[in-house]
Amino acid sequence: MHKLTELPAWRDLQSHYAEVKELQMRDLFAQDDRRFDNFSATACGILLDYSKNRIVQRTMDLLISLAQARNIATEANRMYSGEHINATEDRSVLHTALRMPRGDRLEIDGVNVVDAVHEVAAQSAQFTDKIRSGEWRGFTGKPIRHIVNIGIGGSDLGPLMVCEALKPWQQRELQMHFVSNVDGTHLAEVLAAVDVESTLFIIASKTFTTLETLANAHTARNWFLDSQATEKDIASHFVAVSTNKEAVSEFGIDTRNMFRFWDWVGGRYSLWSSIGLSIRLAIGNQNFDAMLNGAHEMDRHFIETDYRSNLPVIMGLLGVWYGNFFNARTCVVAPYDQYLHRFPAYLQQLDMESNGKSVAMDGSSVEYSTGAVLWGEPGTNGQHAFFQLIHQGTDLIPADFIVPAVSQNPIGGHHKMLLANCIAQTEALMKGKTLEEARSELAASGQSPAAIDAIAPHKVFSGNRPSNTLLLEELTPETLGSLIALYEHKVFVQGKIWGINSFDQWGVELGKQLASTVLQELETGDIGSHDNSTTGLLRYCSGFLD
Ligand code: G6Q
Repeated sequence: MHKLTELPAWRDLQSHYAEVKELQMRDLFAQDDRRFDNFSATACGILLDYSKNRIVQRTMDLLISLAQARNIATEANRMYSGEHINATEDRSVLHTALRMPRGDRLEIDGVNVVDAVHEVAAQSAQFTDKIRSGEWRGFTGKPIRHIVNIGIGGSDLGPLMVCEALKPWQQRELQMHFVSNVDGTHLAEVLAAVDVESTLFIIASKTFTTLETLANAHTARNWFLDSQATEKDIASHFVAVSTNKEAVSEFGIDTRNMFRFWDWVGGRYSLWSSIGLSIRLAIGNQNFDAMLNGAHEMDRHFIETDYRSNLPVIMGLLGVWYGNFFNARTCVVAPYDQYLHRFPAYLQQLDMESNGKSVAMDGSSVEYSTGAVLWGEPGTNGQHAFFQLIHQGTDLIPADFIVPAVSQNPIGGHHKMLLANCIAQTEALMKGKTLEEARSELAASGQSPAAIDAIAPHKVFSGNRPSNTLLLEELTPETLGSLIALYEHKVFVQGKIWGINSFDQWGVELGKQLASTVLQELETGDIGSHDNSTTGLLRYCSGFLD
């Protein structure tokens, strides 16, 4: 693979950046009344307006040349067809196979994985129906009313985010709970809110070795057995989602109550697999299938659509434009939909765990920035908090605004207010406010010339701050599926441009190893050799432990 910075497309982008970096978006809009039409695209019920970006047509042409030079379409085909593109773990990356319709074929080592996917999906669907209909009973004969998903990282963030996002589709008698943190407080608070006779625990762990999940699972089992329940009752209150049958069985869960998946499903890409069992239970099989369909539609859009109208390609390239040319080190995601309040947290893992890498596929160190810091909170709340820095701070922070045109809760004028705020923010970020405008406003409000001189500079907004707007027709299982898949593929595009492996996570593995040594030292009080900060902290803590 050619070095990124030596590609002609990259060099052209560097000289183009020097030419356009001072252009003002407000001027570009004034010069072109078709800018919105020229820089927007629609797919899967999602309109992407990217006209409020610091681009001209040539910028997009050059970015597209870069995508062509990096063979994004060919690379996506390699992923879809099951090649081992996760080279450092020697694995396929096949979350797209999880949303392929029954009847499709994808053969890996002589096995049609689509059949395998649908076989497990059918097992999960059957189980879901039994729980939701009340046919499945707890040890005292009561139906299940509380679902507690115990998992962390990819085995938590996706299911939690989707359950929150699709609340209007939830069967409300079933209450969903998620426990991820090894801090006993997390589990204690959930256990205090559930009732042992009507609670189902899902132990969700791909490896079934993760310290936090196993600690929480063991404590939940002890809590369960401290009631009237006995060992044989575990079968009706504990199920597992994992790739590790032996460990599940060792924990004491009947493997008939285990929902499997495969090593080619990365943790942060796993909500579509049986890791999404909690989602199925919350919203039902039909809605879960609609979400899969939405994602599959986006998979097809990504692979079949010309780069110029391809949502993940456009978004990925714009991220590269800001990260590598404008040196923007963070980006913000603001969903204007309360149901999407966990979406930024979910995206943080998806994006930062995938593209937080500094070594290229060939093992060399990269000489350019890769994944940016992603952060965000729902609008309009963010406006009353951190938006100040996006408007007037010293850093350029590209923003994604996500908003549905139709609300699930059309109460009074709320939704129009929400939409108005979202759209107005993108306009203000783009236009800004000049000193002249600030001065005239102050003059119009009757301020003295001295006050105008003193205050006007503080009321100046430089503007020219970029944003994408993702306007969903409505937030439904289907459009949510498309939206998530859109971001998955955006991350893929960027990973391919930067030439890194978006599908391993050695940093996460390191955390898993480090804690075990230190834990042993805290447990035994026998503190080994560390730097003096670590030793100091361990000694200090030991003083409080028995
Ligand atoms: C995701 C990561 C990581 C993982 C958790 C939980 O891509 O690998 O976040 O999901 O560490 O792992 P288990 O599911 O194996 O418990």
